[in-house]
Amino acid sequence: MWPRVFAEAGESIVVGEAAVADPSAIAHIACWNPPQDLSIYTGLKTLISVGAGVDHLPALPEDIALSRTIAPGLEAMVRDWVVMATLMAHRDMPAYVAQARERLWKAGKVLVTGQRTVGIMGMGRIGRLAAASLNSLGFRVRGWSLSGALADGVEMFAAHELDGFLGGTDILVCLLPLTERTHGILDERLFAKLPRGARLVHAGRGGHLDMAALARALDEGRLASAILDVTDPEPLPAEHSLWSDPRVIITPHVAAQTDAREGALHALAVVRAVRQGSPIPGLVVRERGY
Ligand code: NDP
Ligand code: OXD
Repeated sequence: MWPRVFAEAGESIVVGEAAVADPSAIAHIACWNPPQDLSIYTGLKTLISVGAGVDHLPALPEDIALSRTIAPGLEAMVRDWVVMATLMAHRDMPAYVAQARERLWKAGKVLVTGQRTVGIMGMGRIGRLAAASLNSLGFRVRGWSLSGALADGVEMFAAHELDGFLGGTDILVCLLPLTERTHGILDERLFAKLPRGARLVHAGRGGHLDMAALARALDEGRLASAILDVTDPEPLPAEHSLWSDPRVIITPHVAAQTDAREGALHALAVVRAVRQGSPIPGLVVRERGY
């Protein structure tokens, strides 16, 4: 797909490191797993992450731009996963799945969506999309972001208002980028600030989550359940206790997968923007880390 998109646009592309004859001739690299040694690409102008996150990419010299893929399909996929997981958390699905395995017929209390508040950490492109869908399902939605910038139908909290945000959150959704400031943010201290019996839905990055603190919060009843698309490490080792915890559902980092055509079109837009000196789509602000 990538060669076809680039050929149709009249742009040249080399696929795979093995096919690179002259590394100094490469101006842009699009990758998920970065090449081992970027220093051989002496003419490099941009490194493009073929995903929404850039936390896995190596540190780069200041003159090399970093772009993350902006793709409506990818964002919609994560939105769908978050809506699914939030509904599952809301309707006690981890407990019912575990009960069903035991052939146990035992009904709990059912609440309407309007009786629960979903708190979204990270109100960027994906957080806002998820907030709109959760709102339309009747949930009360609040959001937490660095700036606290307003979002339609969402009660917004800025970075310094974290405690107030957590105190009224029944279902906590993490859609943050992994940066120096957000690393390990889902920890014991944070869980202690949620109402007792809150639920966690995590599609950010494994590095946000202290897995041992999560296990303790579940054991203490501080959290009722957790639905995780990302873990630390990935893959989660087969012997890890959270795999068999009846309060936990884990999916293997599949909230989204970048569609090849969308990824190639983003990379093409970056190449052209760099050439024209226009704003680079998905440009990462180095000081912020996202
Ligand atoms: P954006 O860059 O559009 O949004 C990031 C949001 O996080 C913004 O609202 C930003 O605040 C907020 N934020 C960043 N740092 C902080 C901080 N220190 N304190 C409070 N808020 C902060 O990202 P996307 O919505 O496109 O993607 C978010 C993340 O989702 C990705 O980085 C990735 O980790 C994850 N993801 C996971 C996938 C999966 O398959 N599981 C797939 C795709 C993405 P502000 O608005 O003020 O800038
Ligand atoms: C992404 C991801 O960042 O798949 O796009 O996690």
